Amino acid sequence: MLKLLKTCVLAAGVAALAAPAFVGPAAAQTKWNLPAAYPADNPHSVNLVAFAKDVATATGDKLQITVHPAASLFKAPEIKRAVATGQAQAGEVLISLHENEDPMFGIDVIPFLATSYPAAKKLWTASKPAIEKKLASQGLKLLFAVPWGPQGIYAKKDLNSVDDMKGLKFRAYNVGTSRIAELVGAQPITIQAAELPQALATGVVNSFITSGSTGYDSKAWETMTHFYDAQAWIPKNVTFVNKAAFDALDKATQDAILKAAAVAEERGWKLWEEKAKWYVEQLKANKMQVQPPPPALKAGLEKIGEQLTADWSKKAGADGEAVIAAYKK
Ligand code: PCA
Repeated sequence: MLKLLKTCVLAAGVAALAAPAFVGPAAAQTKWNLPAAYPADNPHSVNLVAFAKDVATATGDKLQITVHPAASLFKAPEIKRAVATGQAQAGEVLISLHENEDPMFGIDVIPFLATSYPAAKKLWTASKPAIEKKLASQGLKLLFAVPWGPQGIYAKKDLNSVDDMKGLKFRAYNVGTSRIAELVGAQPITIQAAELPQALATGVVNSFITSGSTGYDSKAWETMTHFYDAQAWIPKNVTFVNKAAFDALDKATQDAILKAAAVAEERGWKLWEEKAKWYVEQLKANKMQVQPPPPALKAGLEKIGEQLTADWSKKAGADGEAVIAAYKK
């Protein structure tokens, strides 16, 4: 009898232990996937992993987020849709990839509008409500935004003016960079960062515009000789979650995510402010010619910037004007 009782108690104990895995959403462990598009050791991915860790710690491992860097789960342009449709619960994208959906997603790639980190931060603060609202209308909840390094031009010859860019096979990563190629008479070829090393190695492209970091990540010095540090704009990555997946969580878990997101945003900006220059120095250390654009090239780029600003203003209308005014205040 005693033995039977013991067995029953033991069985009940085992059932109680096992219970959280099988009953009630409140006690269940939730696993999320977070696709991202840039290399695992890029500050963006490092920051996402730290964010996931903070969430796991704050929730006692109740919510486990797995970061999938380097476009290993979805290609960069597919991540946003994957999260909106619930194929993944969270994701990180270069927000200007989606400028076609809303001009506000491209506000951070208007050339020469916000070229320092404080200015980029101010632009983010001014544009965030509109971006948040648009994402919400697409079933996405905005978590945080983190900048890249300032954008400059890679080439394998001297570029003294934009005329020297004519005929180049110019790698583009979004609408704005394609348009720049068109305006200088180069041939735009859209290639995401994950495929850039291959495109360089095979000679599919012979110039491009991006940060010191993506040049570093793609070992630009193996094929390129020049980096013109134009500091033309500071693009941003944005991290969001599927709204329905977020709403299904208990309040404590939601709060843990929002708190970790605020920390991640601050850490991300700090990481980039510290590391952007380091990346450009690595290009130099690998024997690339790193220099500011010569006057004629600079003037040409500024003229293109004016054109792109006018194009953007036309598309963004009064809403865009209001955000720019708030930024300039
Ligand atoms: N790197 C990404 C986007 C902007 C950047 O600096 C890329 O080149 O695709």
